Formats: sequence, C-alpha cells, structure tokens
Amino acid sequence: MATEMHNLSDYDADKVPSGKGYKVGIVYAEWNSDITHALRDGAINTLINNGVNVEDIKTICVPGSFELIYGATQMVKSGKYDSVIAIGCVIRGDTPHFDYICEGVTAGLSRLNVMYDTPVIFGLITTNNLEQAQERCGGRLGNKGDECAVTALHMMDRVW
Ligand code: DLZ
Repeated sequence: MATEMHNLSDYDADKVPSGKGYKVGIVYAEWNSDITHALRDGAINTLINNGVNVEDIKTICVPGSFELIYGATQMVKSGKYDSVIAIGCVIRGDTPHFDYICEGVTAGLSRLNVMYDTPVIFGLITTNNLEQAQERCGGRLGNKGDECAVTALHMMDRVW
C-alpha cells in the first residue's frame, strides 16, 4: 500500500487500452481545491493522451468529498458514462471528522460498484498533512489523477 514505493504516474503506455469512443464522468470535490484541481487535470490529460475525446469527458464539481457519493451516484444512474472517477482530498485534522468522511466516502463509492454496472474509480486522497497531498497531485510521488484515469481505461476495456 505504500505509495512511497510507487510513483502514481508511472504506467506502461503500451499496456493501457485505448479510450477512443468511451465516455468518462469525473466528479471532484472543491475542498482542498489546489489538490483536487490538479488531480482532476491529471486525470483529464491522461484520458486524452490515451485516446478519449475531450468532448466525451464530463466534469462536475461538488462541495466536499462527502458529496462525491451523491455526485458519483447521479453520474452512474444517468447511464451516460462508461466509467466515473471520483476525486477528493481529505486531510487529517484535530478531530475524528477525517475518519468519518473517509469511511463514508469509501463505503458509498464501494456500494455503487456493487449496485451498478458502471465502474467507479476511487480517487480520494487521504493524508495526514498538506505536504503528503501535494506529493500525490503532481509532486514527488506523481499524480493520483493519472492513476485513476489509467484504472478507468482498464476497467472500461474489460469484457465480463
Ligand atoms: C467538513 C470537512 C472537513 C473538516 N474536511 C474536509 C476535507 O479535508 N476534505 C473534503 O473534501 N471535505 C472536507 N469537509 C467537507 C465534507 O466533505 C462535506 O462537504 C461536509 O461535511 C458537508 O456535507
């Protein structure tokens, strides 16, 4: 699980399926927007670099990570997307709020993956401090948005 051992933007381009013709929804949270906008942009660039048409990418913003559950649910239920990427950043504070948000979002997005046929990709960064988040949105450890886009491309390509 240690990202310290792995750059989130490292992937073998030859092994990533083409995204041509696929439609992707991205829901992202405005909390910690310096981080989430960089994650969103990383995901968009990686999708485009791997064949997804820019007009086939729809982004919707929600206030905080907790609202990713509702946003992703609406995107999935619309039936318009071949995959949905949920992007947020929760930074640990002085109270247990962090744990409740992380657990809520994880459970909510997991449930969507069980209930519906559209893959929902988990792009929630959960860190102890701002520096760790910065390292994961285009810093020393790459960009989790890239990783989410590559994951979406793999999931859309699967025949079940
Ligand atoms: C309230 C809150 C706090 C304390 N921290 C974060 C955070 O680090 N990252 C984030 O995305 N959202 C945070 N929020 C907002 C909640 O996700 C949510 O928007 C509110 O509780 C309203 O439902």
